[in-house]
Amino acid sequence: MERAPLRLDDSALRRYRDEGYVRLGPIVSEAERDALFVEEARFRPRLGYGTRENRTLLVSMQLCHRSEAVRRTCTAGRHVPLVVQLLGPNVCLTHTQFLTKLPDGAETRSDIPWHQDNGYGRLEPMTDVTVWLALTDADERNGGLWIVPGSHRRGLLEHGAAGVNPLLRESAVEGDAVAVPLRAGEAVAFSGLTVHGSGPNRTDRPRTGFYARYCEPGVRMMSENGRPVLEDPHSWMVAGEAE
Ligand SMILES: O=C(O)CCC(=O)C(=O)O
Repeated sequence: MERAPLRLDDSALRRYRDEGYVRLGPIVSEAERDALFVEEARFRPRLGYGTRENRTLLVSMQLCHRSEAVRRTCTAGRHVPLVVQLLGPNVCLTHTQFLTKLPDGAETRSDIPWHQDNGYGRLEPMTDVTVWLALTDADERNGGLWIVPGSHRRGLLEHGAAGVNPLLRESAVEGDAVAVPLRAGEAVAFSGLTVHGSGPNRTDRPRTGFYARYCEPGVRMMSENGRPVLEDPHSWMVAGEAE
């Protein structure tokens, strides 16, 4: 069945500008979600991310060139026009990942510490937008997202190695975080300067999220010596034109 295109109204756009994030609602059908699940299982790493204690955090990245379902979602998903509204007419996809948190036990922690996406791969300018799609329900119990509203207005914060997992980065956080519980199939968009993170999975079932980061095509990747984003093999134009 044809579905009406999604659109953010003025108050949603204002919320993104003021708070640094906005809920997008459901953006995939059940069939599309199932297809992504198949790909998550196909590319799921055998080993968890980080030290032995962090083996419950399973991350697979940059799959657009290997997975038709991933490519279709990122480049032609219902959320793409919403990203155009937030970012402008010319939109390039720069990063994708599945992130699954297996149930944590007493000795494992699958937290993603507080960070800004520009605290990992810094882009210039930092106008990028991330769309985080829940493939399972994701809430406070199973390691769902937390966001610090308004934190994007403080600019790029200093990041260091995270205490819970030294392969991850962490920033100091000032201000009150809010939980952003999502039902499976729903998504939230946040800016590359919005502080966010997620806790451990204290349930007995995996939690899976899918992440797509978009930027303007003229952006440079400062964590890679200022390389133009379009020279990266994982970049894909999804709307408009490259300058
Ligand atoms: O999936 C999560 O729990 C958070 C992922 C995230 O914040 C990130 O990859 O930047």
